[in-house]
Amino acid sequence: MELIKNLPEVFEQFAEQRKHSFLAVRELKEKGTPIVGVFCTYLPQEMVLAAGAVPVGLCSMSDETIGEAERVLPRNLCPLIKSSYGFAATDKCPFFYFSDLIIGETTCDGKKKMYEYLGKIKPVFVMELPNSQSESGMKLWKEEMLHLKEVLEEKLEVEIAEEKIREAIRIKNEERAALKELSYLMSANPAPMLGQDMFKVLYGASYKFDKEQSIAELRAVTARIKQEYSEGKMLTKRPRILVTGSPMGGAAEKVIRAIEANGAVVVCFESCSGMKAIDTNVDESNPDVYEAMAEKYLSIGCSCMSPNSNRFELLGRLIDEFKVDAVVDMVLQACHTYNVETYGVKQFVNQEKEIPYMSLETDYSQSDLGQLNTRMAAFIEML
Ligand code: BJ8
Repeated sequence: MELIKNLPEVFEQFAEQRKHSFLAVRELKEKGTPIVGVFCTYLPQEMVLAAGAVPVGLCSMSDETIGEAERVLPRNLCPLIKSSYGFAATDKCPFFYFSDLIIGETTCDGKKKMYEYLGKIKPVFVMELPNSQSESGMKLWKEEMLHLKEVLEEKLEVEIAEEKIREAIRIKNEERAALKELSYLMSANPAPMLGQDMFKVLYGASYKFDKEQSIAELRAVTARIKQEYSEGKMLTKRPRILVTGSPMGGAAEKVIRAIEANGAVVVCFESCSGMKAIDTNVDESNPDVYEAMAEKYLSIGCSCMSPNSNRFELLGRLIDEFKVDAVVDMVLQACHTYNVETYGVKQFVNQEKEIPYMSLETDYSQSDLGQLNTRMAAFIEML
């Protein structure tokens, strides 16, 4: 990445990354590189990389194909599931179109049932994710690592050497470390930049297929922001918000914009689009690579786990480290697990961390923009 570029330009470049990678994925395909479509943070991307394939995120976050999806799926289903299915069924998602194999996990009920229909369009393998982080859950998840290896070897007609897995673990660990270093720049008070710009980089980076290059670019952006901060380029002091809940991205970014348009700044994302995915690494010193991957991935604090104490542990730590003034819990419509957890999160945030909390349910439409703004304005004014 050229360092002469201005930061706003760099942010825009990352924001456009998903679109650019439509072309990149076609080029990869033409060169014979297998493409594996993925949906969830629990998926050990290391295994896909070790198979010589490229993992691409298939979660769609726009309402463009929801109408189409509702011909098959119920209306009162999470928009992420409907949107992802809609793009796949209408052939409007190039990532889906080029995927040789799709991997899902038994996370929430809506997603795992949707995979049954996706399987009629493309080869789909659903990993059996336990719904608790118990000893038996860990045993099952480790077995699923080996199961995934077999499926990848069979479907992609490759052999996955352990050395390749170790190499992929090293690269993914480095990528997570680079993303984490960048994210932690927002722990400075005043914040160096708006959360919506930070989000563009975090989200865009997940669509960079050349991981070594992406790591170098992330480090260059981090160095540039640090340098500008030391020269006094930063925001004025604003209320600092942590956003938690369902995955952010696409149409749901309206929540970040509403928070920041009303004078606050989003300093941290405790979700799969942020810290949930990058907080911990795979233990490279563990001689058993499958166990090491199972441990890292099973520890993710998603609301499909019961109980979900890891979410509260991470949330509490991030509230302190990012000097957070209030928490906004964004729940996608009909996401029952995150919705049920809002009560526990509210109690934790209000009583243990003693800061304000607000939850909101939204979808990928623009119809609630006015209401969203009014609620945010009132909430932020109170801080
Ligand atoms: S690890 S958050 S990526 S499951 S929002 S589809 S949960 S009804 S996306 Fe997720 Fe993996 Fe968990 Fe992360 Fe269902 Fe809720 Fe919709 Fe969701």
